This record gives sequence, C-alpha cells and structure tokens, in this order.
Amino acid sequence: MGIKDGKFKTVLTYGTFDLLHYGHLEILRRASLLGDKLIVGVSTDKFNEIKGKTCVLPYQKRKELIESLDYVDKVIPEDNWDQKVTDIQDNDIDIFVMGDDWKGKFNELKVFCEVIYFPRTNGISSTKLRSILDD
Ligand code: C2G
Repeated sequence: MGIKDGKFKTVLTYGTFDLLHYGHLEILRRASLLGDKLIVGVSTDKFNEIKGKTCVLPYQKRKELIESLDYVDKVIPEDNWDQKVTDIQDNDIDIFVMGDDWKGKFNELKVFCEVIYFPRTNGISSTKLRSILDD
C-alpha cells in the first residue's frame, strides 16, 4: 500500500471476528485498499459479554488470527462502545469502516473522519459456523 493522493491514509474498523471467515476477510481487504495502514479493533471477551455475543475463540486467538493477515497493520483491543473517538484521534484515523449491518450507527464519527459502510458478504456468519460446530 503506497502513499495515495499525496497523503498517508489510516483506516480503522472493529469487530469480534469469531471463527474468522471470508466475510471478515472481504471487509478487511476492502478496508485495507482504502488507505495505507489498517488498524482493527478486536472486541475483548469482556466486551463481547456486554455486546451479548458468545464466542468460540477467546480474544487472544481472535487477535492472533487478525494480526496474521497481510491486510492488517495493527490490532487494538475493543473493550467498550465509547472508545472510537479516542482511537480515531490517537491513531490519526482518516477513514472508519464497518459492514452495512451497522449502516448509520456511527455517523456521529463523521465529525472526525470519513465513515464508510461496506455491504456485508452474504451466506456466511460466525453464528452459522457456530451452529455447524454445535451439530
Ligand atoms: N461482516 C461482513 N460480512 C459478514 C459478516 C461480518 O461484512 N458475512 C462484517 C461486519 O459487518 C463487521 C465485521 O465484519 O463490520 C466484523 O463482524 P463481527 O465480528 O460480527 O463484528 P460485530 O459484532 O458487528 O462488532 O463496535 C463495533 C463492533 O465491535 C462490531
């Protein structure tokens, strides 16, 4: 990822990324193509409890998998709903990306950076994969 239109751009996204699958890869790949550096906030186990999400993989494993991706330059822990503005400021974020199941939910961040919602990848979800594992 080289310097684009004269400015080094940093992209930020968040997620649980349980049972990493191609829907996750697709949004991370597309997010990485928007800039020169991609930072991913991975939800901690404690935050997933707050989100009401059960996970198969613990945070450390989910973090390792995301860190192993070429598209990803840095992983930070996501442990609350309110850290996004600080993360954007501390990491000098230019673009915030989420899947469109979150469309509109983070528009207040437009004050700080560009906000882009990508279409979700159909046919795959951690919930679906978990149900197969439970069979
Ligand atoms: N995603 C996708 N296609 C899928 C599944 C997920 O594009 N088939 C996207 C989601 O829209 C999200 C990202 O992948 O942008 C991570 O999805 P989850 O792990 O389900 O994350 P979520 O629980 O939505 O957490 O503060 C934001 C939250 O942490 C987002």
